[in-house]
Parts: sequence; C-alpha cells; structure tokens
Amino acid sequence: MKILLVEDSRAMAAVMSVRLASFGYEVSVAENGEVAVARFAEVAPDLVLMDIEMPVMNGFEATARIRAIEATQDWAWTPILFLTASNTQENLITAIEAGGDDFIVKSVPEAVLQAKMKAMARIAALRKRLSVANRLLREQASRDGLTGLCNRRHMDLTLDLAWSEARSSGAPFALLMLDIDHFKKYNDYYGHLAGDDCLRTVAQTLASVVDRCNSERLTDGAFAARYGGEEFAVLMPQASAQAYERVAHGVIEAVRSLGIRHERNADWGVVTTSVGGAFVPAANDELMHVFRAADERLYAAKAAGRNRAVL
Ligand code: GH3
Ligand code: MG
Ligand code: MG
Ligand code: MG
Ligand code: MG
Repeated sequence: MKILLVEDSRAMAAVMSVRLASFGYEVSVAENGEVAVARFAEVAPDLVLMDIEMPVMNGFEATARIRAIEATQDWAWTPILFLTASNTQENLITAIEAGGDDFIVKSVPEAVLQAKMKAMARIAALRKRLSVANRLLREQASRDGLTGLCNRRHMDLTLDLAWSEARSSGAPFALLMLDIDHFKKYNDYYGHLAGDDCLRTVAQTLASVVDRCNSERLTDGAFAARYGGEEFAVLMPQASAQAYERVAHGVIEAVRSLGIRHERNADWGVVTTSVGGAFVPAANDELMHVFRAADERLYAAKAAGRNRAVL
C-alpha cells in the first residue's frame, strides 16, 4: 500500500515514516497541503495521512482539492486520515465534514494505528476493484462482442461529436459504409459458425487497413466499427480526399486478397465487400445527409457488380 504522508513537522514526519515503513507500507512525504495536492496526482496513493495545521495550505483545504480532483474520476475515493493533536469530538466532526474518513491523534498507540490502517487498506482495495470493474464495463459497453471492433452505440456517439467538431472548425470529414457481398449465401452454404469466422476476419482486416493509415499519418484518429450484422462503418475525421480513397480501395483489395472461398459469390468466387463513401471537404450539412449519401453509394456499388467502392 502506498501512503502519502502530509506533515510539516520534519521530526513528526520522520517518526511516522519509520512506523509506517515497519508495517510494510511505502511512504512518500509532502511538507504542506499544496505539495500534497501535486504529489497526490503524481503518486496515486492508496491512503493519505493528513496533518491539519501547515504553512502554505492547511489539511482541510488540501483535502477539498483532492476530493475535487476525484470528482472528475469514476469511483475515485482515496481514504484520507487526519492527523490531529487532540482526540476531541469537535475534531472528529470537522475532519469528516472536510472530506476525511477518520482521524487519529499523533500520539496514537502502535496497535490502534495498525488497526486503523488495516480498515483504510480495505477501503482502498475495494475502490481499486470497483474502478477496474468499471473500466472493463465501459470498455465492453463500447465493443462488439463478436469482432472486437467498436460497436454501433460507440460509433454513433463518436460520430455526433466528430461531426459537430468538423462543423465548427470547417474541417473535412469522411465516412465509409462497408458491406460483405452475398453474405446470406455464405451463411447458407458454409453455416453460421463459418459465417462468424468470416465476419471476424473481415473485421480484423478492415481494422488493420485503418490502423496502417493512422500509423502512416495518412489519417489521424480514423476508426472502424461494426455498424450492423455484416455492415461496418469507418469514420475519418480530418482526412484528405486521397486518404479517404486509399482506405476505401485498400480495404476492398485487402479483403478480396484474403482469398476466403465463397462458392456462391458467382462473380468473384471469394469473399468480397462493397463500399459506399461520403467525403465532405468542409462540413456544413446534416450528418444524416452524409449517411444517406454513403448508403446510396453502397447500393450503387452492389448494383454495379460488388467488390468495388463508389465514392
Ligand atoms: P448483399 O451482397 O446485397 O449485401 O447480400 P447479403 O446476402 O450480404 O445481404 P443480406 O442483407 O440479404 O444478408 C446479410 C446476412 O448477414 C444475413 C444474416 O444472416 C447475416 N448476418 C448478420 N449478422 C451476422 C452474424 O453475426 N453472424 C453471421 N454468421 N451472419 C450474420
Ligand atoms: Mg502541522
Ligand atoms: Mg447488409
Ligand atoms: Mg443487405
Ligand atoms: Mg451484404
């Protein structure tokens, strides 16, 4: 357990540090409230031991600042234990009101200190588990279970944001809609499990084309999502027209050259995809119109024989 000890008296800090280290805790010392707030963000302690009277910034003020930092994070609540000179009812009430969890007197007996630290360690451990669980849940809520790509919910949220940013800055904006060709026939012929494998492979291929464009700096922050059953969307904020075309043609070629056999795809014999795109040089329209344009071009790509992009 990492402990941030906030104490202006060097002698007291030294005594406490030794005691805490002897319990096996890792201690870092801040000499006033202001240093403590900065150190808190740096070391992310599991527990704070906070003196009250200190120069520059006292313990109550530092606690209020730490609680304000935590208010912006999920499930963040680092136990803060005040160190007081005297064991009075008034001290306890003030400490709790200020955002502390408990207080101990500086002359506390060894065994009491150790017991209180144990109780605080339990709070710290619980908080950590909650924040890990919360992170996992959030992560899962924005992912598609089959392909691991972002899901539609996440894409819709991101699209709205990216679109309003593009509108206010007048930046270019591009959207691709991709659909696997004759996928119903693929399922009918090879079975749904093979269909699922195929979906995963196409999704990974799409993601790697997009990732490559990001890492070659052709695009910045472009990402793919599973938009519906066998439909995918690619959002390319601030992409150039060349980047937009390159991703569209790149993914069609990458999927075709996987060479996944598809007997019932009469024209191509392997799994292929069709893409419809919309490139807006300076965003000013309604996002719905951008979608409609991409969707119409996707139909046009299907009608023109599939395995192609209409941009
Ligand atoms: P087109 O070339 O015109 O796009 O024809 P298509 O057969 O691909 O289009 P259609 O919309 O008729 O069929 C889509 C199929 O995708 C139907 C559905 O069973 C399949 N599908 C959707 N989601 C999944 C999935 O999660 N797993 C599997 N195996 N199949 C899926
Ligand atoms: Mg002091
Ligand atoms: Mg479809
Ligand atoms: Mg369809
Ligand atoms: Mg299809």
